[in-house]
Amino acid sequence: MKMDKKIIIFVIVIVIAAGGYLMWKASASTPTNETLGGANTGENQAATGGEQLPLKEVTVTATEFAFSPNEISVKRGQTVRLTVVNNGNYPHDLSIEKLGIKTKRLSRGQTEIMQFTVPAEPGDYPLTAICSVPGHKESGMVFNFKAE
Ligand SMILES: [Cu+2]
Repeated sequence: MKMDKKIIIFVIVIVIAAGGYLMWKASASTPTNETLGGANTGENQAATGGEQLPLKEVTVTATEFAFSPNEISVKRGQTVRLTVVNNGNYPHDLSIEKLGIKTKRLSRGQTEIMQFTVPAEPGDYPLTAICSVPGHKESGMVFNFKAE
């Protein structure tokens, strides 16, 4: 009888240790779709924080020679949907050179939406964007993504 109790306590300790290990493993791994797939429980999903960042939607207006706003706050790993509107008289675009993406050269009144993920890099400004029309960046058409 006393022996049975010891075995039961031993089994409980093993179960708790295994559960702790699984939770640690879930929180330590990167939250890709692969790690979230399959037979994982909702508990594991809650432990992985990365995919819960809300979509950041911002409208940016281009004129001569500035973007308005010219800076937004973002979180690393966050998906940003940027609506770029040209309210100027000249053609403008918005180019994020680090990601290799840009809008087409927008005429006055034209709009283009671009969507991308902020890279998980250190520093206050993980991304910057410019207008790539020659001379416009130098005239002030720079847009900053500031990490929160
Ligand atoms: Cu421009």
